[in-house]
Amino acid sequence: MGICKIREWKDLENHFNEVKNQTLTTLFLDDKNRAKQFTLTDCGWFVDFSKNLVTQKTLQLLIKYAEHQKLGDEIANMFAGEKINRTENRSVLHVALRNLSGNPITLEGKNIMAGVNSVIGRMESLARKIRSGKWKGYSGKKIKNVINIGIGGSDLGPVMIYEALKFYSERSLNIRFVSNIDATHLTEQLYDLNPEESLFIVASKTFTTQETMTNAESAKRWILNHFNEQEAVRNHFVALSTNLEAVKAFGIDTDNMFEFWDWVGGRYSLTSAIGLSLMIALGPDNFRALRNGFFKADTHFRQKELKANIPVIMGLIGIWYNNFYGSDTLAILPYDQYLHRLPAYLQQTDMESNGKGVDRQGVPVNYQTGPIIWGEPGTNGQHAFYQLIHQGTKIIPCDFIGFVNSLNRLGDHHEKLMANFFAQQEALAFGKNEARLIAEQVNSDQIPFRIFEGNRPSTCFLAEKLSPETLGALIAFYEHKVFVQGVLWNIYSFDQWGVELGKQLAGNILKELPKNAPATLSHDSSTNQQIEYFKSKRNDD
Ligand code: G6Q
Repeated sequence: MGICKIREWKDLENHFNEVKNQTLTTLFLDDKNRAKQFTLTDCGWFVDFSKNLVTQKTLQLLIKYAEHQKLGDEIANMFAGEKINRTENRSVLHVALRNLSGNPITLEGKNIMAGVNSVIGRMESLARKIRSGKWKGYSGKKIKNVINIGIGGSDLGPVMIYEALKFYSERSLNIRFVSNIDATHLTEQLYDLNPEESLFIVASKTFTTQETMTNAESAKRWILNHFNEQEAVRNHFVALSTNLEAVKAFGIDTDNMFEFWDWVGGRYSLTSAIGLSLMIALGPDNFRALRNGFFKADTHFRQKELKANIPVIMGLIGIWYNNFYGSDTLAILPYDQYLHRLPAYLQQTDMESNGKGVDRQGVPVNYQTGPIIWGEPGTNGQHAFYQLIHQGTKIIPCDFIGFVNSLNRLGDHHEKLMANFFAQQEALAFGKNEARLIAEQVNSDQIPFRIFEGNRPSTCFLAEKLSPETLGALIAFYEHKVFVQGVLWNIYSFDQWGVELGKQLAGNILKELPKNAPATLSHDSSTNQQIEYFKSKRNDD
């Protein structure tokens, strides 16, 4: 039975028809305690949901639906290591990577915490060696450059966190990331580096990903062209992977391999060995604080009742807009320059997880699933796309993320930044009506263009400062929100079959691209003509 036939879902539809014309202005006028009633605080975050188009009854009905979908049991099943990633027959235990409770987590009769802690210990020891200059390159020089080669889940998390926590990083180290198979990425990242001072981290769960292995092979050639000795690979490469044999075949000493496990999904892996570049950049203590932030939010998610559970409320409100108001997107608007890669990171977390069109029974869904995630740091976005959010024809729920204190105190920059943070949410919610424009003596012919209808929803996330701990908690909130929504849409959130077809076709096309390869012309006429054009215009070098 599709979710739309469930009684609790129908109750939500009826409720929506009753309240769809409600305005935030009246909701606030009718309830003086609204702000307090719709705010939750925990894990260093103050989360104000009050500027959303929901009433207590809306939340009650959403929670009833969540109970019908057995959300509580699903959460418990994930933490218990059930194979909830059914289409890949795997457990989903990224929560074990940051389990700082000291309690075991058992999978198939084995406590997996021993492995997790042992890898973390080895990562700490490598990070210390590099930070102290004990780890030497092949010619005996200290390592100054650390280049992570990975893509998707083996790149986006480390890049985002490195940028976000740069303030806490060891500035004498140059940390770089290469993901794109486009040679420009590797070339530009290596442009000003000395091979003798460079260490590559090849980050790939499978160690077969085309982009990563192509970049890693080119990086190896760069090192070997310089040293001309195979032995040099040992000093300049380490691997993060589950694939021991492939790491060996690449020539990396398996002592320098940091393992993780098939119960860690790529996009949920940043606190596993995949975080090695972060451990090096930030140091073991900050990395632990980051994991502790995740751990606190995991504990919150696992223990709080649904109505007081931040990721659950985020998920429920998202469903309300996505499936009842018909919103297609969610804007992530961090008011902190350090978080400039957060929207890109959350794009993968959310869109790869919940971009699914078939339910858990394998039946195409007849309702909307995962939203489009996008965004840019404030205030840049205000001078670009906020126009559409304020006065366009679409409802775009927005997550505003800000901090009470800046890490870089400079004059009144932070007050100005945060004045914008508060003002934008206020303007979106309450707008500006005709009466106010008249009072401001705006010319009558201009009035229609200057009306802000308001009623544009937003959620405010505020923490005292950006720290490894607050950031870890925030990321875990979003991870769990995605899980909640997957349960409520009855879809599987932890596979990603949608990335396979393109890979398969690219493999076939690659064989056709050399100039002298026979034209197969086996595709549609558009693809055929693009390939022919490409081949006809290639330089012969
Ligand atoms: C994430 C996905 C995907 C994956 C990359 C890299 O959940 O599985 O983004 O992380 O395709 O895969 P490897 O780490 O195996 O190279």
